[in-house]
Amino acid sequence: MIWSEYLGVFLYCLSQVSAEWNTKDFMKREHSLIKPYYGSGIEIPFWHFTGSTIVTPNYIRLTSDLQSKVGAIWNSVPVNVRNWELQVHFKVHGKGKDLFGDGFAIWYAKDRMKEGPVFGNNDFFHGLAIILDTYSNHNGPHNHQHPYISAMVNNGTLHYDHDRDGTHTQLAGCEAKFRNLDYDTHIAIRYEKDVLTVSTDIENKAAWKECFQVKGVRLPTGYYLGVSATTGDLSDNHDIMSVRLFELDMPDDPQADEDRSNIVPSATFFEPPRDHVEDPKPSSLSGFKVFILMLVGSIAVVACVVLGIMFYQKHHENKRKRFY
Ligand SMILES: *[C@@H]1O[C@H](CO)[C@@H](O)[C@H](O)[C@H]1NC(C)=O
Ligand SMILES: [Ca+2]
Repeated sequence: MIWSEYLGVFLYCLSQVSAEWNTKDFMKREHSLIKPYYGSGIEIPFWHFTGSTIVTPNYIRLTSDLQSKVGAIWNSVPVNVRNWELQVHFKVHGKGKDLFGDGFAIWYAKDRMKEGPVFGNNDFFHGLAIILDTYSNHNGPHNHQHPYISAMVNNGTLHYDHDRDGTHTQLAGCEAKFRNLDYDTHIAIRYEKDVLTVSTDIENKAAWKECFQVKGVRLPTGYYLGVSATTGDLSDNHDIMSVRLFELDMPDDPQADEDRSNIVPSATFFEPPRDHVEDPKPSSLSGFKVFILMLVGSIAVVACVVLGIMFYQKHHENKRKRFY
């Protein structure tokens, strides 16, 4: 292929990946982590690593598939971009077939490098957490399956409750089977005019699929990007291949000039606290499952009618034999 064909294919792929891709959006190198990770020296430009994190030529491993590990990577430059999209290429994998954990979290937070109980970061944080929880801590019935992706916005007062998998402080969430896949898995976190949209590319389709969208999310500028992971009794490899932050070009943003550096993180919409036992789950039956159920149901009805008729006729024949 000649060069222009490569470019054509590349542009086509790009248009497939994001229909809304704006050519003016551009990657901020100081907030991105891409291969090769090392620059000229031993330091990785713009990023710091804590805990069990190891760097290999092809991935950054926050935790290996061993118990009680905590690892994180933190960007050292505060993000002063107002509208952005963060894309993380990750891989969660391990030996466990049914038991694995705990998961990882992507942060846009005031404090950095503070090890703690929320997937390796501190509790009562300020900012945004996108949590990719692989292990369900609930006992008893659940209202969703794991792995589960959720968003939490905190002004420093909220506690992340592992016993409820954070469901009573989450803004929204979706199930996402991203573990132990042999193709690439990506997540995109888009923060645009106070609307937070989380999408995944975990089905090997090279396309974003919306996980959830929440409006009315107010985040200050000047916070830090980070990714952290933990293992406990259960474990997994939590690998990060790349982190890319794109500045979104928003010529029509009415609040572009607003000083956002000192606002308190907030979200107008919180999902109400949920009772996990009684929570109805209208979406648990997909259209296909409903169709199958109705099909089985109607076959059963037809079978009953046919059997009933056969029984009735047989009964009558017997009667006839008996009486005539
Ligand atoms: C922090 O968030 C909590 C829960 O949403 C809210 O009740 C409280 O008023 C907030 N505090 C500040 C200082 O914004
Ligand atoms: Ca959990």
